Amino acid sequence: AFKMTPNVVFVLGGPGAGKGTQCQKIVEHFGYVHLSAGDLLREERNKPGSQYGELIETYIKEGKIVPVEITCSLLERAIEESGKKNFLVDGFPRNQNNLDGWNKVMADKVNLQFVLFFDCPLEICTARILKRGATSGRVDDNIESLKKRFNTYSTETKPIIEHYAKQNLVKTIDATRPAEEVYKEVESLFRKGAG
Ligand code: UP5
Ligand code: MG
Repeated sequence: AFKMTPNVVFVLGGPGAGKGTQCQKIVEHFGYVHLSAGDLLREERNKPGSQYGELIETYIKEGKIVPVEITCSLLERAIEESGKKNFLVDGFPRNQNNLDGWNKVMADKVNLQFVLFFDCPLEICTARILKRGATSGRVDDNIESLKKRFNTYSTETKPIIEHYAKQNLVKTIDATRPAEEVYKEVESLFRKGAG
């Protein structure tokens, strides 16, 4: 169990929308802990002898969403181990399975503040990811994987954003501008206490 009820902001948006970039800035200014579900999965994949290493690798390459039991337990452990209060959960929940799994084991134990949605069209995201792909070493930063990631985002993740929008929990940010400008809008949201 958690020592105190964690505050959680879900951070969603397509591949390359700038979730990680903006989360870093929020961490610097507002003292949140950044938990990227993708980073946690990559870390788990890289652990020698990890039970889930191969599965995670395959899912990431194919742009598919890893079963929620794995992702959710990584998130829960990271929250617990941090001992902190405020969390940016970046790149999760991405599909109905993620949402159901979270609602089953986590939703009652945390305070969901809002969903930060970085809205960015496919063409801009593609350019950003392919540029990053030159140096990132990520197995999914190539045009084949990227097409699959976008497809998963449109068919599976968009409905989750819609689900939260119906509950008036979504704060939408135009993520097409330079990172500093995007952050200005993000900052004012967090200054206001957003939730
Ligand atoms: N950049 C950022 N902002 C910019 C701006 N405003 N203007 C110009 N350039 C900008 O940014 C991407 C690149 O763009 C960087 O080079 C950056 O400098 C530049 P970043 O901040 O990294 O964007 P982000 O939205 O975080 O992109 P990312 O590639 O991380 O998004 P994904 O959602 O695709 O990746 P994630 O790591 O979350 O997931 C990867 C895979 O893991 C998924 O496809 C899935 O297979 C698996 N996964 C699960 O199965 N379950 C989960 O819960 C989470 C992930
Ligand atoms: Mg990211």
